[in-house]
Amino acid sequence: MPQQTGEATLVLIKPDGIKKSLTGNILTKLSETRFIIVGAKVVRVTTKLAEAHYQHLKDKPFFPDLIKYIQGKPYGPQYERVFALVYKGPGAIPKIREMAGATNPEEADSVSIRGAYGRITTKGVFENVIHASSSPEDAEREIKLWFSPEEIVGDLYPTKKVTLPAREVLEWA
Ligand code: IDP
Ligand code: MG
Repeated sequence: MPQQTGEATLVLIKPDGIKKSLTGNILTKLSETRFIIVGAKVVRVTTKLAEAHYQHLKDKPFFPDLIKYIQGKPYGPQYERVFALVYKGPGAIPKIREMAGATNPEEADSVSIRGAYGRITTKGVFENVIHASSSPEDAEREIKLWFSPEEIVGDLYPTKKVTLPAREVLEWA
């Protein structure tokens, strides 16, 4: 049976994963866990979102290149996107983290996603194909950063109703 309960975790298929055509492969691997997908979308990553996501690394020398990497800037406009997913199930955070593998793709288990498909660029950025939340605190912060409550199927965290001022939105013409 698919798992309906348990914790939620954020997965990003990073631009290098999209460029290497690994999306289907990664989704197949993750589907074997029987965790359920409660949110999914393609995102063009703004500098603001990238910097907020990686705020814990802002003092690192590789931070500027990391921000460009998660935005897909090195690969050209057709790869300037990530596939963002929220998986839910018992133990989803540690299990998907384990399947992703260690941060450094050269140190990652060779059958993990990062170990199999990651690389270190000449600029020294770990191009490791996938992001997976590393703790319940990180998962909640990251899911709230990438998804609004209306983009999640089912309840994850407490919500509140707010009335927004009138603003222009796009509709199909
Ligand atoms: P994680 O992605 O395994 O949680 P974090 O330390 O949160 O690891 O780092 C976020 C991302 O920044 C990594 O996935 C990787 O792409 C990049 N990164 C982390 N540490 C280094 C490093 O020492 N050199 C180059 N890139 C790094
Ligand atoms: Mg991390």
